[in-house]
Amino acid sequence: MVASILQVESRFNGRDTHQYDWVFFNNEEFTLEFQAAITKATKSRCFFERIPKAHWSTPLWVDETRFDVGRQFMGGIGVGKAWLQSYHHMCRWNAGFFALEERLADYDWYWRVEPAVKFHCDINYDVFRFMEENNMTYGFNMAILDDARSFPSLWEQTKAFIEQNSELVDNDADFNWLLYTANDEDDVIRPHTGTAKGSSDGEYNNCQFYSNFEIGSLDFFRSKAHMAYFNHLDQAGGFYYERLGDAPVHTLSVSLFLPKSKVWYFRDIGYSHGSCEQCPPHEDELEEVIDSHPNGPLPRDTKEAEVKAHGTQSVVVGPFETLGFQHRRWKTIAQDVERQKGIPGLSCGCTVSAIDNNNARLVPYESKQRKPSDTCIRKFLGGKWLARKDMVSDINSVAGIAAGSAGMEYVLDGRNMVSFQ
Ligand SMILES: Nc1nc2c(ncn2[C@@H]2O[C@H](COP(=O)(O)OP(=O)(O)O)[C@@H](O)[C@H]2O)c(=O)[nH]1
Ligand SMILES: [Mg+2]
Repeated sequence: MVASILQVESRFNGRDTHQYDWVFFNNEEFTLEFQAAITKATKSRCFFERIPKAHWSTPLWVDETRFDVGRQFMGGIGVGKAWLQSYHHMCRWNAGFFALEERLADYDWYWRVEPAVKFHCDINYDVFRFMEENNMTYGFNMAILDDARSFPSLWEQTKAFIEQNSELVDNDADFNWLLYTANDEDDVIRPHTGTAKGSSDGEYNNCQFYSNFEIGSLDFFRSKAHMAYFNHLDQAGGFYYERLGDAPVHTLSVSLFLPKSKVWYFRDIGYSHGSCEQCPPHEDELEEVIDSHPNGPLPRDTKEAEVKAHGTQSVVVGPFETLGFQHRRWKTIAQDVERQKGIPGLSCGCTVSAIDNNNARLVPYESKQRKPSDTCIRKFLGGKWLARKDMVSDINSVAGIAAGSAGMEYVLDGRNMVSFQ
């Protein structure tokens, strides 16, 4: 945990303008040793909280024997960490209860920080202010596939909830990126429904915001809509009989109860957790693009326009379409960086990765789920991000899964600054 904190402090929070509080939660008392080590790692206030028993124990309506048998079964077939009792409590707590903890009552925003994660790049603006000023509610930085065997009834339960509570669904909710299309062919678990090419058969495609990084509005997760949805899933016992992760629950909730325009992709935050990593385009590469411009290095003040123009030529797709209305907000970030007299490029300690690098990393090969033919992040972004060069190998092949996105060649891979247009 100390390693994670030191990075957040040096990349972001240590600045005089920030120094946001840290709040730690545990189902047991934190040791004095832990508290001392943490307190030394930051100048900010630290709070060490014990999670109430009711938020970290099997509820009365859950049959313990069925829970045990389910854990053994899921453990046996290789569903990640499903055999661990504590993991189920953890997922349930992160899916719903966290936002209700008393210590968080006075806060509007949270940023979830896990032990042993890495933050590769300086973050030269205030992410919380950014969320607020742009009327955002939820921020993520990787969208990837989950192992569908961990939540066999999640989608059925979600559909039942929507049916009973349709008034809670946001009028501008955009669910399309989370649904299978008829182009997603390797359907092993469910029979193909025979829908027309390009249309959806209304089934969940298992894409999720990878929630161990998230910056979100606590009010949203305390809202009537999210709480009702969480309680609905909880009553059905899915956190125990299955292994519902907090990630798909947050993903479906955010996508149901918010317009997509309130969800922000923090591509500029270099992050890794376990085998999943995202490294954004940064200064070195920007300089490289500028230096390799046919007319020689560009004067600093024309950088932006020229880099974009260069991007247009290099991707050979004709006039460069913008990523979408959301990503125009990159401009706001850039201005903020300027205001804080930071450098516009990111200072990163990682090698730039394609945006869909991590897509299938959490899905073991033995999980025979149908996989969307485009990666989750591209489905979220839409537009030009879905344009492909050639299909080199199938995403569902052994090689495709091992390579993440490498089996597919898209026109854009997000490795240069044009990703922020
Ligand atoms: N307090 C507490 N935290 C836990 C427990 N199990 C996991 N966590 C925390 O929950 C988060 C996610 O757990 P982790 O094992 O990294 O899950 P994964 O990343 O989904 O494989 C981490 O912050 C863990 O420290 C537990 O039994 N008690
Ligand atoms: Mg982890």
